[in-house]
Amino acid sequence: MQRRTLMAAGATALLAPVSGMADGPVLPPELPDGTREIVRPANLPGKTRMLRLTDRPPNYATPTDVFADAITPNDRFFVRYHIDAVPPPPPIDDWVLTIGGDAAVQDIRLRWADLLDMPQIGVLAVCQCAGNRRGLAVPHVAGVQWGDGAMGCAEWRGPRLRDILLAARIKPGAVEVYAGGADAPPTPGPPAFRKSIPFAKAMDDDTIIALAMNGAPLPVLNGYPARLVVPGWTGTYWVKHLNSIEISATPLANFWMNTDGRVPAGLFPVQRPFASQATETTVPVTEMVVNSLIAEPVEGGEVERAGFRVGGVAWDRGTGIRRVEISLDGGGTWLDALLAPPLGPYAFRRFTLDSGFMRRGQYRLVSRATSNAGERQSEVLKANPGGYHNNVPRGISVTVI
Ligand SMILES: Nc1nc2c(c(=O)[nH]1)N[C@H]1C(S)=C(S)[C@@H](COP(=O)(O)O)O[C@H]1N2
Ligand SMILES: [Mo]
Repeated sequence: MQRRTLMAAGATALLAPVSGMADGPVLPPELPDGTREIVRPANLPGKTRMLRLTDRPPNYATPTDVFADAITPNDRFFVRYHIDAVPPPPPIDDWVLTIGGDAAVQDIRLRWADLLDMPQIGVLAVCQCAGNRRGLAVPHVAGVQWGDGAMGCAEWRGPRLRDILLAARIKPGAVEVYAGGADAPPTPGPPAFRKSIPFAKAMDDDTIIALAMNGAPLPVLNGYPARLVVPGWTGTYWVKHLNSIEISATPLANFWMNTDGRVPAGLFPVQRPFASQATETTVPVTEMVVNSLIAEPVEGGEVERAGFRVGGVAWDRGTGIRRVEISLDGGGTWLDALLAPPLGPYAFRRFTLDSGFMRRGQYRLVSRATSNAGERQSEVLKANPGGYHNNVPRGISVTVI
């Protein structure tokens, strides 16, 4: 009898929603099983309390409460790899970046000190995996089952990609710029991680090679010593452990461009299409879609009926956020949240709302953002095989006590 009681109590404890006060991870209840372990810091150099999705390759999410702030600290910044081969950090004086390609006049090699000698640009920008929230898709789609934490906003700093391309001199007819990372794939295995961006995007003022993140060297797992930063575009183009740049008159043809990271043509309208990579049926996933997330309170949290703060962040492809609305009743009625001053068009914009007095009970809090371009989060999931660009307004359940 006693044993039965104990077992019943144990089962209840496992089923109980994780409280926001507990040390354990708070994850969306919609996620499939198997995505709910917390990673011990010892497993991850330079990271604290991340949510483990997979160890091989390393895929770790940022816990939702971290997004109460508009800047994501380096030790909480998410980690995404396609290949299980994080390159060991090179001695910085040995590191070289090669620049060449069929549309470069000359091949050049730049060292760390050369990059530091160029004008350094700081950009506040969101890096978000196109597959963020993939785990919330119904029906489920294959791939890493991300909740809300495959994103972060940091201050990236380093030389402009444009200045580096100009140093190699550009031939007429350049169409794309390829970026290669040092992740050495095991053989047999997926091909080395290489992505390309349109030549015009590579020449943008804000496209940089980051040598620093939030005023510190990049964490190893976020691309030390250098990574590409492509503000407004999904994380897949933000090549980590960058070691080669090619200027080309030909579209890059490889698995990462032709097969992975594509969406049905026309499903997600963009301002600047990636024309050289478009086919009749699919296009690369490029510009982020407008989105928002409530980070305080957290899922399953308990809040005071005298009133509590609803806070979080909103972001888009770089037009900036015009409006964030909050519903305290699961989407029935909406209130305008207060927006913090913008940190830049590509950064998270923080929002808050004071709930005012609420009766005791269960509530569903939802946020939805509108960009300066007038785009608003999609009310219905635009299902696609990769599970990309999920920007359906997110709801969390809280108890008012
Ligand atoms: N070298 C390398 N760079 C990469 C990847 C990778 O697998 N290898 N993944 C890309 C993808 S899909 C994303 S979403 C971002 C994630 O950046 P983070 O790990 O710093 O958060 O890195 C990009 N850069
Ligand atoms: Mo990604």
